[in-house]
Amino acid sequence: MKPTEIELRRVAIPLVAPFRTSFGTQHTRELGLVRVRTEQSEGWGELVTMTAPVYSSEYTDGALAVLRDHLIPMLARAAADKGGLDPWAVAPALAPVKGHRMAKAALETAVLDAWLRERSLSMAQWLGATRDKVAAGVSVGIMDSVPQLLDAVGGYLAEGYLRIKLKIEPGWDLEPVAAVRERFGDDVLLQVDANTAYTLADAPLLARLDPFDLLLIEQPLEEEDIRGHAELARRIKTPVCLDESIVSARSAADAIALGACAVVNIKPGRVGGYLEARRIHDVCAAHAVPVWCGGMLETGLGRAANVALAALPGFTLPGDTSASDRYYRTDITEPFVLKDGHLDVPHEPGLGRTPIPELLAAVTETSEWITL
Ligand code: NPG
Repeated sequence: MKPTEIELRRVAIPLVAPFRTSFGTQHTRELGLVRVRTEQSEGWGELVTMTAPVYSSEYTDGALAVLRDHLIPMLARAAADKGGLDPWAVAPALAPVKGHRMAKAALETAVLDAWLRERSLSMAQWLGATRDKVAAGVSVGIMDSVPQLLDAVGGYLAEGYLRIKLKIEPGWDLEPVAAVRERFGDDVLLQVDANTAYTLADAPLLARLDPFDLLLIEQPLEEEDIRGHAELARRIKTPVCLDESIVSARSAADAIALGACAVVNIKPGRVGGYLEARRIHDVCAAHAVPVWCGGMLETGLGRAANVALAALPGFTLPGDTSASDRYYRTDITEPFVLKDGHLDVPHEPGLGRTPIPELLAAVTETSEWITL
């Protein structure tokens, strides 16, 4: 496949409600889109960075600059040297650049989408998906009060979401969890996500979550603190799940071997793309470690690819694969809709979704084309 032109686009989409996590509050989703044109087709990839480097070291304007100044020129050279490209060639071509996994993932996904479209293959078929719908969970941000949280959770359960994830931070942990259990009962699949907000000194506090029978606690400690997570896992009963710490199949294998996690959240952007995401799935499956698909407030493009990934057999827990209307009044693609707590896996070629031109134009801030 020969890429001829690549577009970098920055979009800003208002959220239906502010989303607060331990690292800040978002009102608008500002992300990037990469479009790769080839002689025969076109493909899209979503750049899932945040506006500021507070979830990971990447951020949208920085990632767009890395794409423009480093990754796209490298990919262009690799394509010229080899007389073409396939999806497996992207990561090796970009390997001289350290880190910047979300930027690499966006570029690789755009190449993959175009490559799949040229072959009339869907992402789900190509990945080896074994389901045609996936269970949907929802991530519930930190709220100003417990009654407000209970209203939000009640609303999501009424819509049919099959699993609730509560964002927590010091001062917003035991009380909201206890209140949700008390109001909605023990049968609700419930988990919490700290986004690195605690330290090992908080182990006694986190152990007080044990009686609430949570599915897991996600990323309680700092990203690099693998040893701390292993120690915490020995001190609490709630299974420890890692998100930020897992940046590759190798880091997943290490974390599992060290006893730092019993569950893994796979986010393709965080790990450099869907090829690496599938490798993590395979490593975890080999260790009987359940995985689930995380979310980065994706538009329909990224959501489509995530839903295909979440249809692999090792994804045995519901993911943050919510319907489009959880975040956006108007998505830039045909929206994903909740049906009996599930989302349908797209079967059309490539990602199975493309931006609707008028909707995309309405949220676009900048666009530039780079000729290869
Ligand atoms: O459903 O897309 C979603 C969001 C799920 O809570 C969610 N994502 O830490 O996992 C997270 C959090 C997040 C969102 C992290 C955006 C980084 C960026």
